[in-house]
Amino acid sequence: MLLSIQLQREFGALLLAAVAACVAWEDGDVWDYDGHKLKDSDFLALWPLPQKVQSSAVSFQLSASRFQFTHAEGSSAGSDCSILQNAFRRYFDYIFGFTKKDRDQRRRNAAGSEVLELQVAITSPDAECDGFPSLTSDESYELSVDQPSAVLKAPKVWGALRGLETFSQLVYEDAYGARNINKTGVSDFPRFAHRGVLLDSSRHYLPLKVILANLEAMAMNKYNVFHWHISDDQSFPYVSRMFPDLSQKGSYHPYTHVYTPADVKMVIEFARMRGIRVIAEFDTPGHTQSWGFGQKDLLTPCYTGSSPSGTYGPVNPILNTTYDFMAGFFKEISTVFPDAYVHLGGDEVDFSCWKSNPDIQKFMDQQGFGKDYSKLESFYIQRLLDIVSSTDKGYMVWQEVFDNGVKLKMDTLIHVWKGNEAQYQAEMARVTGAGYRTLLSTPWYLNRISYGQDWRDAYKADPCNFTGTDAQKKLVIGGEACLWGEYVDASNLTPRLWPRASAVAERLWSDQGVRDISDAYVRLVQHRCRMVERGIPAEPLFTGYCRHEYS
Ligand code: CP6
Repeated sequence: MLLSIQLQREFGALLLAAVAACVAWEDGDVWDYDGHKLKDSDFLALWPLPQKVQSSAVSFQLSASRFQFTHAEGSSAGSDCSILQNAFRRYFDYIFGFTKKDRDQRRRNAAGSEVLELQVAITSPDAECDGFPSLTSDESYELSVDQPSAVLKAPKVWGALRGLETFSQLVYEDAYGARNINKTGVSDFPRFAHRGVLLDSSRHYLPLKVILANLEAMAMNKYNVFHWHISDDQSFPYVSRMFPDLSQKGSYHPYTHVYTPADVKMVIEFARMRGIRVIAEFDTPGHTQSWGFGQKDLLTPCYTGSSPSGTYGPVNPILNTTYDFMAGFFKEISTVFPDAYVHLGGDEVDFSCWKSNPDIQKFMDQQGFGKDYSKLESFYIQRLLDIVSSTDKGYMVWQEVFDNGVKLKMDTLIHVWKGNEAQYQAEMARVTGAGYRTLLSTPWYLNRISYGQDWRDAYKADPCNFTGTDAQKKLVIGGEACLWGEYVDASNLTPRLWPRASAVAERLWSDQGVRDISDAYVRLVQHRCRMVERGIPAEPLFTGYCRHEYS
């Protein structure tokens, strides 16, 4: 008997999706042919839920000794496409991880009930195998699981990566330990183009393998941006070729707690293999104490009365040497990080040191800024933005930069992080009302912890929940889950982030109508077990156990 399930949703919405994420389609309920509403748990634990799934009860076997990933005839990618070759190996291991090859031979069913291959077809002339993912990358794909061949079609490799993840999530283990997959059709694309995770490697140094493990977990959740908050007050671990003293003197340890050019390259390439962009943040003019150790005169000397107190404040915005330094530094950054965007920070600038300094006061008078130090901050940011623009990069900034009225290029991305729900919704309305593109983090500060199932709050939040026109809603490009590092290092990072960041991942990938919390719970419990089986120590949502857990 064939039970066919269909999401009640537009089929031809692929192209519209990237620009119209906030404009609702039909809701995300799933019905069978007899009109019964189905729970998500009636089909497989896909996470995040694809835009459209047609599943059936017809099952096929998969055997580790016979199954292969292949390049379909006519695909614009072949075995010289390292992104796909690398992904084939990864997903083969995930699918057959626990299988003993010699044992699965004898469990072959009647002929014709086995999926022997997944043919991958990249359908546009340029597969982008050798490129980097970007804000406009096409991540759509169509998957058809049948015997003897399953087919995955995607315009670009980026969609193929997402489809391979979905294919691997469709595979389940039967009571005998054999791998099975049901006849299924999937048509999928992301709701938002920017789906990020922020990690902070300044408050605590994060070893390379922790960063790589989390990129791996991000791919399992279809995230596509690693926002690397690499420097802050506490340490400067980035090894600059042009200014080696910054990490030599500003890191926690100049040999062990730094990211060398080779380390950075490895992070970027590991991420590229998974369709993940790396956006570096070098936060200024605040959050820069660690820069001061390796770059003389960069920070503002604070005063008590008429003499310097020996402490330092934000970057000194009144010296030409500051801008010479920034020009050199960001020129280097623009070549090291291939992404079209850098994040320039601009958050939480403390004015007390600037206020104490007589040279700054004099400059304020000359410029006619009066006592308004946000004007001085804007003066600095304005010049920094001009410097970074000249390196042909776009920029992201925290919302304060917009709030202070800095003149911004219209392609600037405004990152909203402050306030309660009403406040961040008002901010999203203001930012998009002014015509800027924006992304949301306020409800997704995963560094905050509390007793109970706080993933639900993250899941319920929606970046499009604010009062505004359709044109405004189209300016919302997505969001980021943030894991600030004051209380996080390699020992607790991964379980603190996952599976709570998975809740955000579904909000950013799946249709706006996918919001049933009990359906999500059932799927997320299984998805979390899948992450654990794949070696990601994601914390439990609640009581229970996983089939393959720590032993
Ligand atoms: N560091 C930097 C931080 C935070 C921000 N910027 C932050 C603020 C509030 C909370 C968590 C983190 N630690 N550079 C704000 C963007 Cl709750």
